[in-house]
Amino acid sequence: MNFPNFPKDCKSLLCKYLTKEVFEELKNKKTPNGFTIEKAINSGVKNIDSGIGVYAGDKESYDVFAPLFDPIIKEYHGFEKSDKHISNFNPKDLKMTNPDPSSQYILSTRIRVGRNLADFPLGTIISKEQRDEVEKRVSDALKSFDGELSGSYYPLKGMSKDIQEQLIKDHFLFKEGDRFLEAAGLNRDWPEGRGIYHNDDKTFLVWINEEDELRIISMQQGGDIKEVFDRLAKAVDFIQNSVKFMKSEHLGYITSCPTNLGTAMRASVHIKLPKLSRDMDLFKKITDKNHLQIRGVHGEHSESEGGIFDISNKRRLGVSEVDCAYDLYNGVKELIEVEKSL
Ligand code: ADP
Ligand code: ILO
Repeated sequence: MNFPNFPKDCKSLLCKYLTKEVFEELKNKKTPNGFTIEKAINSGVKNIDSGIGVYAGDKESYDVFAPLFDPIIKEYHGFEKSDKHISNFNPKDLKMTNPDPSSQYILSTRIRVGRNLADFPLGTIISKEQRDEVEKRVSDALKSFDGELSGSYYPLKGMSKDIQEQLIKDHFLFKEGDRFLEAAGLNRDWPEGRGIYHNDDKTFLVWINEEDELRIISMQQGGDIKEVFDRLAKAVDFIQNSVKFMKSEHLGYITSCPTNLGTAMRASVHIKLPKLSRDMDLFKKITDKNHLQIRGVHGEHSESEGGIFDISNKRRLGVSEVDCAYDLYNGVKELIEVEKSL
């Protein structure tokens, strides 16, 4: 592979940090699972509008290709090579009330964590057989849930298009054909090995074999961040009794995209801010200050609809799970106060 040519206006972290020198240093390297720099950068090379543009193939990718991953991790999370990642997923340390008790602004709250299994490569290079094995191990582990979290596993293969589309529209299921994931190798053998587990109320869900091997999700209507967090903490604790997650002391939970390392947590609200969103500079100033990201209402790379935005924590590494939830809480409180004052 030759050094890729990025257009002048390319804004991805890939094109910022993949210098000719870094490329020369990495171009002949391989991880024990055979992951190469060509595979790591393919998504950002094919999708020049990427924000980040790189994916990992296994835990070792983050060491073997550190000259590219390290500066990206530093810029995205503000996390230095010498920093330590410390986890705290203890609900007792999250003390907060609902920031919008009358549900005037917050429509729904969702918190997810990404996880991958310790004994397999990441989805970018996993084989079909390994992916099927992940699906089996995880869906078996989920069978032992009882009470509020008990539910059923629905494989994507064989699901009717109507049900699939409705689940996507209602924000419960991952979309199909994402071009960023496609170029990263994450859509190979689709829909084999993929599926969704959920309880009856769809307040607890697990996506299997999308961008990460597991996305564990807690969500509900309204703005009770703590209730959503507590449910997720309980579920994650339970799942990790049956399956071993991929983890490193330095980077926390290992995920295929470097933006998800550490806690792999994205805590978000769908929030209606019709007045503030008329002044996007002010809106961005508040979200930047509170380490928050703005997404559209159908997830990343989607547009907002009707003044409703998806607001979530941006940092996930070098901060704890409790910190991620506080980033969302503090930012949302400020956004609501400003919306009220306008
Ligand atoms: P991720 O799984 O990485 O968090 P996405 O941005 O693709 O990624 O979102 C996945 C789905 O979750 C989308 O359908 C999105 O609309 C939905 N979603 C995210 N946050 C919320 C929320 N607070 N309430 C309801 N749905 C949400
Ligand atoms: N590869 C995409 C997405 C990056 C961050 N988001 C996720 C879902 N990992 C990009 O570089 O824009």
